[in-house]
Amino acid sequence: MQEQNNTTLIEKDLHEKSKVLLSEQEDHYRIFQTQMSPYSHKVMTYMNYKGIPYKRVHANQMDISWAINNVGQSIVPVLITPDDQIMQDSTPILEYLEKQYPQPAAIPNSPLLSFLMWLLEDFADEYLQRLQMHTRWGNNLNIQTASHKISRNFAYGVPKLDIKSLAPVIQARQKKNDSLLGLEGDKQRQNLDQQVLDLLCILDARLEESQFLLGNRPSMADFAFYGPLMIHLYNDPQSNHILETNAPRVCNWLFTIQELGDTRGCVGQTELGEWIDSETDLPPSLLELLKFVSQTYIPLGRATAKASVLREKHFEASVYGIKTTFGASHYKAWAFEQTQLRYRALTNDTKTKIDGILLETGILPGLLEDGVLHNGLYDGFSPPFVKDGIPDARIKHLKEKQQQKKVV
Ligand SMILES: N[C@@H](CCC(=O)N[C@@H](CS)C(=O)NCC(=O)O)C(=O)O
Repeated sequence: MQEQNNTTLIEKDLHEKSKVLLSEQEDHYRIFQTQMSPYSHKVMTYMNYKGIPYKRVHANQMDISWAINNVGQSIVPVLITPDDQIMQDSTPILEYLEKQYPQPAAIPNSPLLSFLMWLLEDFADEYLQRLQMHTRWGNNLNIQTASHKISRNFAYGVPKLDIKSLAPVIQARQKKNDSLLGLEGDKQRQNLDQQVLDLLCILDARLEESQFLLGNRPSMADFAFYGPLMIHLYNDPQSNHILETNAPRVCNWLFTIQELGDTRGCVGQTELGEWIDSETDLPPSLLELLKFVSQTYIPLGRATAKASVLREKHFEASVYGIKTTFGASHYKAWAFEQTQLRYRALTNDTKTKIDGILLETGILPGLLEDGVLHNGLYDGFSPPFVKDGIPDARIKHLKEKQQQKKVV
């Protein structure tokens, strides 16, 4: 009976929401997001900083069907343009918006700094996910809190949804990520705990030297770090304690980013400084951060890309000193290729300047050790835009298979 009531409410609300999401009178961007989604908050803090107006749509349980129909998968954030085009995937969304709204610039002018920014941005999106999932789903306090919080968010606008019984379903669903992200095993868990502490120590030292990662103004990399560090680590109770007691500057940096663009009185910072001077030696704390990236994101990204190209489902990689088994993600492989291509696109002049830094910190030779690895995920597609509910080759293939099954 409870289920029937929920279904009726869901269907009614879904109908209403589709009208709001795709109404032709809108002159704003609309973001389909959740409170617990780091990538959603990466996009929103960026848009706040740029002063790009948007309306937030709180994605709840019925939006899963909306997303599957319009984006091809259950995923947030989704951004809808004023003329109703659908965009998904935070990095290409930010790249698109930066072209539309160039000021204030969130990408440094210097090609050297801009490459480091994209490297850090992809590290935050693709490697920090491993740490954020470890802290959220690797200890009982966070598991209980997060699963109830996510359930409560699913129930937003659906008052009859039974949150208590939904929380264990969320927990079980999340458990499946453990093997994909290499989170299983005591040795791995201890190593991940150490990684969290080491990274926070490096970031806290970095933020003693400048207010943001690449100087005294925020770049795409700051917004990308904000997602996992604020929305997972800071907001979840067990890791909140770790952040507050180990990394006070990191906490202040996160709140600064959260408030950028806030127009309610003297809340958000409006005066900003300069980027790092790329003509002089880079600050030691930035080099330390790059060394951390070279021991984590680089070996994992390269092994992921190799497995994806070979269509292997699982693979082993040595990350932060220990061998671990991971599940291959075609998306992560594609993202790693984008970083490789960004390096390839640098001029010889920039390469001459940057190669010493990349070799000293261990980013090279690893980044290109196996050449550029192309898995074709977006061949023929134009991210972030999604047309006819099909964002990429993998989903196109899955949909075609389903269609064939129906015909047979
Ligand atoms: N690459 C995507 C990743 C988005 C993503 O993974 N979103 C998560 C929430 S933060 C999601 O919707 N996962 C699917 C699910 O939970 O069912 C982006 O940068 O936007």
